[in-house]
Amino acid sequence: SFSPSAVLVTGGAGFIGSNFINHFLPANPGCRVINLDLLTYAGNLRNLTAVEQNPAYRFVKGDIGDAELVRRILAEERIDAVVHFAAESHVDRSILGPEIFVRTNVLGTQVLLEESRRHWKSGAAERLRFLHVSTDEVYGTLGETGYFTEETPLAPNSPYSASKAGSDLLVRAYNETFGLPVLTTRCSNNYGPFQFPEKLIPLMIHNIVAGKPLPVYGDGRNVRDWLHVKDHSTAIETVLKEGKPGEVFNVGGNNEWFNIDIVHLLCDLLDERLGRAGGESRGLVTFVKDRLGHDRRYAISAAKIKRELGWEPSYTFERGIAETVDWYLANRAWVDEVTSGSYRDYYETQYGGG
Ligand code: NAD
Ligand code: TDX
Repeated sequence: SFSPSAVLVTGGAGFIGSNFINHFLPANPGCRVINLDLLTYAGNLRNLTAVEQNPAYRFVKGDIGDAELVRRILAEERIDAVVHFAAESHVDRSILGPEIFVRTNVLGTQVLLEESRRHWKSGAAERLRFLHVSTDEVYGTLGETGYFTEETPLAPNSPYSASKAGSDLLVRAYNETFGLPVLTTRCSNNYGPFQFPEKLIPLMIHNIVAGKPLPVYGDGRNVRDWLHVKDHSTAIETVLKEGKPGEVFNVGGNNEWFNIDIVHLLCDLLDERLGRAGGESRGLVTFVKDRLGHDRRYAISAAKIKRELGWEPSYTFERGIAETVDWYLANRAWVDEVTSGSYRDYYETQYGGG
Protein backbone atom coordinates (compact mmCIF):
# COMPACT_ATOMS: atom_id res chain seq x y z
CA SER A 1 0.00 0.00 0.00
CA PHE A 2 1.16 3.52 -0.91
CA SER A 3 1.30 6.15 1.80
CA PRO A 4 2.09 9.62 0.50
CA SER A 5 3.97 12.23 2.51
CA ALA A 6 2.91 15.36 0.61
CA VAL A 7 -0.24 15.54 -1.49
CA LEU A 8 -1.03 18.28 -3.99
CA VAL A 9 -4.81 18.63 -4.04
CA THR A 10 -6.13 20.75 -6.91
CA GLY A 11 -9.56 22.36 -6.59
CA GLY A 12 -9.53 21.78 -2.83
CA ALA A 13 -11.73 24.80 -2.13
CA GLY A 14 -14.63 23.34 -4.12
CA PHE A 15 -17.36 21.01 -2.96
CA ILE A 16 -15.70 17.61 -3.21
CA GLY A 17 -12.08 18.78 -2.84
CA SER A 18 -12.80 20.53 0.47
CA ASN A 19 -14.72 17.55 1.81
CA PHE A 20 -11.76 15.37 0.78
CA ILE A 21 -9.21 17.58 2.58
CA ASN A 22 -11.40 17.82 5.69
CA HIS A 23 -11.47 14.01 5.74
CA PHE A 24 -7.94 13.16 4.57
CA LEU A 25 -5.81 15.53 6.64
CA PRO A 26 -6.91 14.38 10.12
CA ALA A 27 -7.05 10.75 8.93
CA ASN A 28 -3.41 10.82 7.72
CA PRO A 29 -1.21 12.44 10.35
CA GLY A 30 2.31 13.01 9.06
CA CYS A 31 1.10 13.71 5.54
CA ARG A 32 1.08 17.32 4.31
CA VAL A 33 -1.65 18.67 2.01
CA ILE A 34 -1.07 21.56 -0.39
CA ASN A 35 -4.30 22.91 -1.85
CA LEU A 36 -3.95 24.68 -5.22
CA ASP A 37 -7.19 26.44 -6.13
CA LEU A 38 -7.98 29.43 -8.33
CA LEU A 39 -10.99 30.39 -6.19
CA THR A 40 -13.43 30.72 -9.07
CA TYR A 41 -17.10 31.29 -8.21
CA ALA A 42 -17.15 27.64 -7.02
CA GLY A 43 -14.18 27.84 -4.66
CA ASN A 44 -14.66 29.00 -1.10
CA LEU A 45 -12.06 29.01 1.68
CA ARG A 46 -14.86 28.93 4.25
CA ASN A 47 -15.25 25.26 3.34
CA LEU A 48 -11.86 24.68 5.00
CA THR A 49 -12.08 26.41 8.39
CA ALA A 50 -11.71 23.00 10.10
CA VAL A 51 -8.18 22.56 8.70
CA GLU A 52 -6.82 26.05 8.09
CA GLN A 53 -4.87 26.11 11.39
CA ASN A 54 -3.37 22.67 10.82
CA PRO A 55 0.40 23.09 10.24
CA ALA A 56 0.31 20.20 7.74
CA TYR A 57 -2.04 22.21 5.50
CA ARG A 58 -1.13 24.98 3.06
CA PHE A 59 -3.28 26.91 0.60
CA VAL A 60 -1.94 28.35 -2.66
CA LYS A 61 -4.20 30.50 -4.82
CA GLY A 62 -3.46 29.82 -8.46
CA ASP A 63 -4.34 28.22 -11.77
CA ILE A 64 -3.59 24.56 -12.62
CA GLY A 65 -2.82 25.90 -16.11
CA ASP A 66 0.12 27.94 -14.73
CA ALA A 67 3.00 25.56 -15.50
CA GLU A 68 5.63 27.53 -13.63
CA LEU A 69 3.55 27.71 -10.46
CA VAL A 70 2.72 24.00 -10.60
CA ARG A 71 6.40 23.14 -11.20
CA ARG A 72 7.47 25.21 -8.20
CA ILE A 73 4.91 23.65 -5.86
CA LEU A 74 5.79 20.10 -6.94
CA ALA A 75 9.50 20.70 -6.31
CA GLU A 76 9.42 22.90 -3.22
CA GLU A 77 6.82 20.85 -1.40
CA ARG A 78 8.39 17.52 -2.45
CA ILE A 79 4.99 16.34 -3.66
CA ASP A 80 4.60 12.59 -4.03
CA ALA A 81 0.88 12.44 -4.84
CA VAL A 82 -1.45 14.61 -6.90
CA VAL A 83 -5.20 14.38 -6.36
CA HIS A 84 -6.81 16.35 -9.16
CA PHE A 85 -10.28 17.79 -8.52
CA ALA A 86 -9.95 21.24 -10.12
CA ALA A 87 -12.46 21.66 -12.93
CA GLU A 88 -15.40 23.57 -14.19
CA SER A 89 -18.11 21.21 -12.96
CA HIS A 90 -21.60 22.43 -13.86
CA VAL A 91 -23.31 21.04 -16.97
CA ASP A 92 -25.70 24.01 -17.41
CA ARG A 93 -22.80 26.49 -17.34
CA SER A 94 -21.03 24.41 -20.01
CA ILE A 95 -24.06 24.87 -22.25
CA LEU A 96 -24.04 28.63 -21.68
CA GLY A 97 -20.26 28.89 -22.26
CA PRO A 98 -18.15 25.86 -23.19
CA GLU A 99 -14.77 27.57 -23.70
CA ILE A 100 -13.64 27.78 -20.07
CA PHE A 101 -14.48 24.07 -19.71
CA VAL A 102 -11.94 23.16 -22.38
CA ARG A 103 -9.38 25.58 -20.98
CA THR A 104 -9.60 24.35 -17.37
CA ASN A 105 -10.58 20.71 -17.75
CA VAL A 106 -8.57 19.75 -20.83
CA LEU A 107 -5.65 22.19 -21.03
CA GLY A 108 -5.35 22.57 -17.25
CA THR A 109 -5.16 18.80 -16.81
CA GLN A 110 -2.53 18.55 -19.54
CA VAL A 111 -0.32 21.13 -17.78
CA LEU A 112 -0.69 19.28 -14.49
CA LEU A 113 0.17 15.96 -16.17
CA GLU A 114 3.18 17.40 -17.96
CA GLU A 115 4.60 19.03 -14.83
CA SER A 116 3.94 15.86 -12.83
CA ARG A 117 5.75 13.81 -15.47
CA ARG A 118 8.81 16.11 -15.33
CA HIS A 119 8.79 16.06 -11.54
CA TRP A 120 8.57 12.27 -11.56
CA LYS A 121 11.27 11.91 -14.27
CA SER A 122 13.63 14.18 -12.35
CA GLY A 123 13.72 11.51 -9.66
CA ALA A 124 12.32 13.90 -7.05
CA ALA A 125 9.37 11.59 -6.48
CA GLU A 126 9.97 8.08 -7.74
CA ARG A 127 6.80 6.79 -6.16
CA LEU A 128 4.62 9.61 -7.46
CA ARG A 129 0.95 8.88 -7.96
CA PHE A 130 -1.45 11.02 -9.96
CA LEU A 131 -5.12 10.47 -9.19
CA HIS A 132 -7.57 12.03 -11.63
CA VAL A 133 -11.09 12.62 -10.32
CA SER A 134 -13.56 12.07 -13.13
CA THR A 135 -17.25 11.40 -13.56
CA ASP A 136 -19.72 8.80 -14.80
CA GLU A 137 -20.96 11.42 -17.29
CA VAL A 138 -18.06 10.56 -19.64
CA TYR A 139 -19.93 7.32 -20.47
CA GLY A 140 -22.92 9.24 -21.86
CA THR A 141 -26.44 8.09 -21.18
CA LEU A 142 -28.25 4.82 -20.45
CA GLY A 143 -31.73 3.56 -21.27
CA GLU A 144 -33.96 2.09 -18.62
CA THR A 145 -31.64 -0.82 -17.87
CA GLY A 146 -27.92 -1.54 -17.61
CA TYR A 147 -24.94 -0.03 -15.82
CA PHE A 148 -21.74 1.78 -16.70
CA THR A 149 -18.68 -0.38 -16.13
CA GLU A 150 -15.03 0.63 -16.54
CA GLU A 151 -15.18 -0.97 -20.02
CA THR A 152 -18.14 1.11 -21.24
CA PRO A 153 -16.96 3.24 -24.20
CA LEU A 154 -16.74 6.97 -23.56
CA ALA A 155 -19.63 8.83 -25.25
CA PRO A 156 -19.99 12.23 -23.58
CA ASN A 157 -22.97 14.39 -24.55
CA SER A 158 -22.42 17.81 -22.94
CA PRO A 159 -19.50 20.23 -23.30
CA TYR A 160 -18.78 19.53 -19.63
CA SER A 161 -18.63 15.76 -20.01
CA ALA A 162 -16.73 16.06 -23.30
CA SER A 163 -14.09 18.15 -21.56
CA LYS A 164 -13.87 15.63 -18.72
CA ALA A 165 -13.57 12.78 -21.25
CA GLY A 166 -10.78 14.75 -22.95
CA SER A 167 -8.94 14.98 -19.66
CA ASP A 168 -9.50 11.26 -18.97
CA LEU A 169 -7.94 10.39 -22.33
CA LEU A 170 -4.91 12.60 -21.67
CA VAL A 171 -4.46 10.91 -18.30
CA ARG A 172 -4.64 7.54 -20.04
CA ALA A 173 -2.14 8.67 -22.69
CA TYR A 174 0.39 9.90 -20.10
CA ASN A 175 0.30 6.42 -18.60
CA GLU A 176 0.50 4.52 -21.90
CA THR A 177 3.12 6.79 -23.48
CA PHE A 178 5.28 7.90 -20.56
CA GLY A 179 4.45 5.34 -17.90
CA LEU A 180 3.24 8.04 -15.48
CA PRO A 181 1.57 6.21 -12.56
CA VAL A 182 -1.97 7.51 -12.92
CA LEU A 183 -5.27 6.39 -11.44
CA THR A 184 -8.73 7.52 -12.58
CA THR A 185 -11.95 7.44 -10.59
CA ARG A 186 -15.35 7.96 -12.21
CA CYS A 187 -18.00 8.77 -9.67
CA SER A 188 -21.74 9.29 -9.83
CA ASN A 189 -23.60 12.39 -8.53
CA ASN A 190 -22.37 13.61 -5.16
CA TYR A 191 -24.41 15.31 -2.46
CA GLY A 192 -23.60 16.65 0.99
CA PRO A 193 -22.39 19.79 2.79
CA PHE A 194 -20.66 22.66 0.93
CA GLN A 195 -22.22 21.87 -2.46
CA PHE A 196 -22.78 25.00 -4.50
CA PRO A 197 -26.52 25.74 -4.87
CA GLU A 198 -26.44 25.56 -8.68
CA LYS A 199 -26.60 21.74 -8.40
CA LEU A 200 -29.95 19.97 -8.04
CA ILE A 201 -30.08 19.13 -4.32
CA PRO A 202 -28.79 22.37 -2.75
CA LEU A 203 -30.64 24.47 -5.35
CA MET A 204 -33.93 22.81 -4.45
CA ILE A 205 -33.26 23.09 -0.69
CA HIS A 206 -32.49 26.79 -1.15
CA ASN A 207 -35.61 27.45 -3.20
CA ILE A 208 -37.91 25.46 -0.91
CA VAL A 209 -36.70 27.44 2.10
CA ALA A 210 -37.19 30.69 0.17
CA GLY A 211 -40.62 29.61 -1.14
CA LYS A 212 -39.43 30.04 -4.74
CA PRO A 213 -40.43 27.90 -7.77
CA LEU A 214 -38.61 24.55 -8.05
CA PRO A 215 -37.42 24.30 -11.67
CA VAL A 216 -37.58 20.62 -12.73
CA TYR A 217 -36.19 20.02 -16.22
CA GLY A 218 -38.29 18.14 -18.77
CA ASP A 219 -40.58 15.49 -17.28
CA GLY A 220 -38.49 15.04 -14.12
CA ARG A 221 -37.97 11.36 -14.96
CA ASN A 222 -34.23 11.56 -15.62
CA VAL A 223 -32.34 9.21 -13.31
CA ARG A 224 -29.17 9.89 -11.31
CA ASP A 225 -27.24 7.73 -8.85
CA TRP A 226 -26.44 9.68 -5.66
CA LEU A 227 -23.45 9.16 -3.38
CA HIS A 228 -22.58 11.06 -0.20
CA VAL A 229 -19.47 13.17 -0.72
CA LYS A 230 -17.76 11.59 2.31
CA ASP A 231 -18.09 8.19 0.69
CA HIS A 232 -16.54 9.62 -2.47
CA SER A 233 -13.65 10.91 -0.33
CA THR A 234 -12.98 7.48 1.19
CA ALA A 235 -13.14 5.92 -2.28
CA ILE A 236 -10.51 8.35 -3.56
CA GLU A 237 -8.29 7.72 -0.56
CA THR A 238 -8.61 3.96 -1.07
CA VAL A 239 -7.79 4.13 -4.78
CA LEU A 240 -4.82 6.44 -4.13
CA LYS A 241 -3.33 4.06 -1.58
CA GLU A 242 -4.37 0.65 -2.91
CA GLY A 243 -5.18 1.02 -6.61
CA LYS A 244 -2.87 -0.35 -9.29
CA PRO A 245 -1.51 2.49 -11.43
CA GLY A 246 -3.01 2.67 -14.91
CA GLU A 247 -6.41 1.49 -13.71
CA VAL A 248 -9.84 3.11 -13.74
CA PHE A 249 -12.31 2.66 -10.87
CA ASN A 250 -16.00 3.47 -11.03
CA VAL A 251 -17.49 4.79 -7.78
CA GLY A 252 -21.22 4.83 -7.07
CA GLY A 253 -23.89 4.54 -4.45
CA ASN A 254 -26.21 1.96 -5.98
CA ASN A 255 -28.86 4.57 -5.26
CA GLU A 256 -30.88 5.56 -8.33
CA TRP A 257 -33.57 8.23 -8.15
CA PHE A 258 -35.86 10.04 -10.56
CA ASN A 259 -35.20 13.77 -10.21
CA ILE A 260 -38.84 14.48 -9.37
CA ASP A 261 -38.75 11.96 -6.52
CA ILE A 262 -35.66 13.65 -5.04
CA VAL A 263 -37.40 17.02 -5.26
CA HIS A 264 -40.52 15.65 -3.57
CA LEU A 265 -38.42 14.04 -0.84
CA LEU A 266 -36.67 17.36 -0.14
CA CYS A 267 -40.04 19.14 -0.04
CA ASP A 268 -41.34 16.67 2.54
CA LEU A 269 -38.20 16.79 4.72
CA LEU A 270 -38.33 20.59 4.72
CA ASP A 271 -42.09 20.83 5.34
CA GLU A 272 -41.46 18.81 8.49
CA ARG A 273 -38.52 20.94 9.64
CA LEU A 274 -40.08 24.30 8.76
CA GLY A 275 -43.41 23.42 10.35
CA ARG A 276 -45.27 23.67 7.03
CA ALA A 277 -48.38 21.66 6.23
CA GLY A 278 -47.70 18.25 4.61
CA GLY A 279 -47.46 18.65 0.82
CA GLU A 280 -47.16 22.45 0.95
CA SER A 281 -43.72 22.75 -0.65
CA ARG A 282 -44.54 20.25 -3.40
CA GLY A 283 -46.81 22.97 -4.73
CA LEU A 284 -43.68 24.92 -5.71
CA VAL A 285 -42.63 22.34 -8.33
CA THR A 286 -42.52 23.91 -11.79
CA PHE A 287 -41.69 21.89 -14.88
CA VAL A 288 -39.43 23.97 -17.12
CA LYS A 289 -37.82 23.57 -20.53
CA ASP A 290 -35.51 20.57 -20.64
CA ARG A 291 -31.72 20.87 -20.45
CA LEU A 292 -30.19 20.61 -23.95
CA GLY A 293 -28.69 17.17 -24.56
CA HIS A 294 -30.06 16.06 -21.17
CA ASP A 295 -28.74 12.57 -20.36
CA ARG A 296 -31.66 10.31 -19.45
CA ARG A 297 -30.11 7.94 -16.97
CA TYR A 298 -26.82 7.36 -15.19
CA ALA A 299 -26.23 4.17 -13.24
CA ILE A 300 -22.86 2.88 -12.24
CA SER A 301 -21.52 -0.52 -11.36
CA ALA A 302 -19.09 -0.08 -8.48
CA ALA A 303 -18.38 -3.83 -8.43
CA LYS A 304 -14.68 -3.48 -9.32
CA ILE A 305 -13.70 -1.13 -6.48
CA LYS A 306 -15.58 -3.33 -4.03
CA ARG A 307 -14.09 -6.57 -5.34
CA GLU A 308 -10.51 -5.38 -5.76
CA LEU A 309 -10.12 -2.76 -3.03
CA GLY A 310 -12.91 -3.58 -0.59
CA TRP A 311 -14.47 -0.10 -0.74
CA GLU A 312 -18.18 0.34 -0.03
CA PRO A 313 -20.31 3.38 0.81
CA SER A 314 -21.04 3.86 4.49
CA TYR A 315 -23.98 6.29 4.32
CA THR A 316 -27.53 5.20 3.72
CA PHE A 317 -29.29 7.76 1.53
CA GLU A 318 -31.95 8.22 4.20
CA ARG A 319 -29.36 9.35 6.74
CA GLY A 320 -27.20 11.28 4.27
CA ILE A 321 -30.00 13.36 2.78
CA ALA A 322 -31.50 14.18 6.19
CA GLU A 323 -28.09 15.31 7.47
CA THR A 324 -27.58 17.36 4.33
CA VAL A 325 -30.90 19.15 4.70
CA ASP A 326 -30.04 19.89 8.34
CA TRP A 327 -26.60 21.16 7.35
CA TYR A 328 -28.07 23.65 4.86
CA LEU A 329 -30.59 24.85 7.43
CA ALA A 330 -27.83 25.35 10.00
CA ASN A 331 -25.53 27.11 7.52
CA ARG A 332 -27.71 29.85 6.05
CA ALA A 333 -24.81 32.31 6.21
CA TRP A 334 -22.69 30.09 3.96
CA VAL A 335 -25.53 29.82 1.45
CA ASP A 336 -26.22 33.56 1.52
CA GLU A 337 -22.58 34.31 0.91
CA VAL A 338 -22.17 32.03 -2.10
CA THR A 339 -25.51 33.02 -3.62
CA SER A 340 -24.72 36.72 -3.63
CA GLY A 341 -22.89 38.50 -6.45
CA SER A 342 -22.12 36.62 -9.65
CA TYR A 343 -24.41 33.72 -8.74
CA ARG A 344 -27.38 36.04 -9.17
CA ASP A 345 -26.38 36.79 -12.77
CA TYR A 346 -26.04 33.09 -13.54
CA TYR A 347 -29.44 32.31 -11.97
CA GLU A 348 -31.06 35.08 -13.99
CA THR A 349 -29.62 33.73 -17.26
CA GLN A 350 -30.44 30.08 -16.50
CA TYR A 351 -33.90 30.42 -14.96
CA GLY A 352 -35.00 33.90 -16.01
CA GLY A 353 -35.16 35.86 -12.79
CA GLY A 354 -36.71 34.80 -9.51
P1 NAD B 1 -16.71 22.52 -7.78
O1 NAD B 1 -17.14 23.29 -8.96
O2 NAD B 1 -17.48 22.61 -6.51
O3 NAD B 1 -15.19 22.88 -7.43
C1 NAD B 1 -14.19 23.07 -8.39
C2 NAD B 1 -13.01 23.75 -7.73
O4 NAD B 1 -11.96 23.89 -8.72
C3 NAD B 1 -13.32 25.16 -7.21
O5 NAD B 1 -12.79 25.33 -5.91
C4 NAD B 1 -12.61 26.06 -8.21
O6 NAD B 1 -12.18 27.29 -7.63
C5 NAD B 1 -11.44 25.20 -8.64
N1 NAD B 1 -10.90 25.56 -9.96
C6 NAD B 1 -11.59 25.81 -11.10
N2 NAD B 1 -10.75 26.13 -12.08
C7 NAD B 1 -9.49 26.08 -11.58
C8 NAD B 1 -8.20 26.32 -12.12
N3 NAD B 1 -8.03 26.66 -13.40
N4 NAD B 1 -7.13 26.18 -11.31
C9 NAD B 1 -7.29 25.84 -10.01
N5 NAD B 1 -8.49 25.62 -9.44
C10 NAD B 1 -9.58 25.74 -10.22
O7 NAD B 1 -16.64 21.00 -8.28
P2 NAD B 1 -16.93 19.64 -7.49
O8 NAD B 1 -18.37 19.33 -7.60
O9 NAD B 1 -16.28 19.70 -6.18
O10 NAD B 1 -16.16 18.61 -8.43
C11 NAD B 1 -14.78 18.34 -8.22
C12 NAD B 1 -14.31 17.33 -9.26
O11 NAD B 1 -15.07 16.13 -9.16
C13 NAD B 1 -14.46 17.80 -10.69
O12 NAD B 1 -13.33 17.38 -11.42
C14 NAD B 1 -15.72 17.10 -11.18
O13 NAD B 1 -15.67 16.88 -12.56
C15 NAD B 1 -15.64 15.80 -10.42
N6 NAD B 1 -16.93 15.13 -10.13
C16 NAD B 1 -17.96 15.81 -9.57
C17 NAD B 1 -19.15 15.15 -9.25
C18 NAD B 1 -20.32 15.87 -8.59
O14 NAD B 1 -21.36 15.28 -8.40
N7 NAD B 1 -20.19 17.12 -8.18
C19 NAD B 1 -19.27 13.79 -9.53
C20 NAD B 1 -18.20 13.13 -10.10
C21 NAD B 1 -17.03 13.80 -10.39
O1 TDX C 1 -32.54 23.22 -11.66
C1 TDX C 1 -32.32 22.04 -11.97
N1 TDX C 1 -33.37 21.26 -12.37
C2 TDX C 1 -33.22 19.97 -12.75
O2 TDX C 1 -34.19 19.28 -13.09
C3 TDX C 1 -31.00 21.47 -11.96
C4 TDX C 1 -29.81 22.28 -11.55
C5 TDX C 1 -30.87 20.15 -12.33
N2 TDX C 1 -31.92 19.40 -12.74
C6 TDX C 1 -31.72 18.00 -13.16
C7 TDX C 1 -30.66 17.79 -14.21
C8 TDX C 1 -30.09 16.44 -13.86
O3 TDX C 1 -30.87 15.42 -14.48
O4 TDX C 1 -31.24 17.29 -12.00
C9 TDX C 1 -30.24 16.34 -12.37
C10 TDX C 1 -28.96 16.66 -11.60
O5 TDX C 1 -28.46 17.88 -12.12
P1 TDX C 1 -27.07 18.51 -11.60
O6 TDX C 1 -27.13 18.66 -10.13
O7 TDX C 1 -26.78 19.70 -12.46
O8 TDX C 1 -26.04 17.31 -11.87
P2 TDX C 1 -25.63 16.52 -13.21
O9 TDX C 1 -25.93 17.28 -14.43
O10 TDX C 1 -26.20 15.14 -13.09
O11 TDX C 1 -24.02 16.49 -13.00
C11 TDX C 1 -23.45 16.24 -11.70
O12 TDX C 1 -23.03 14.91 -11.55
C12 TDX C 1 -21.90 14.51 -12.27
C13 TDX C 1 -22.27 17.19 -11.40
O13 TDX C 1 -22.70 18.52 -11.55
C14 TDX C 1 -21.09 16.88 -12.27
O14 TDX C 1 -19.98 17.70 -11.92
C15 TDX C 1 -20.73 15.44 -12.09
O15 TDX C 1 -19.71 15.10 -12.98
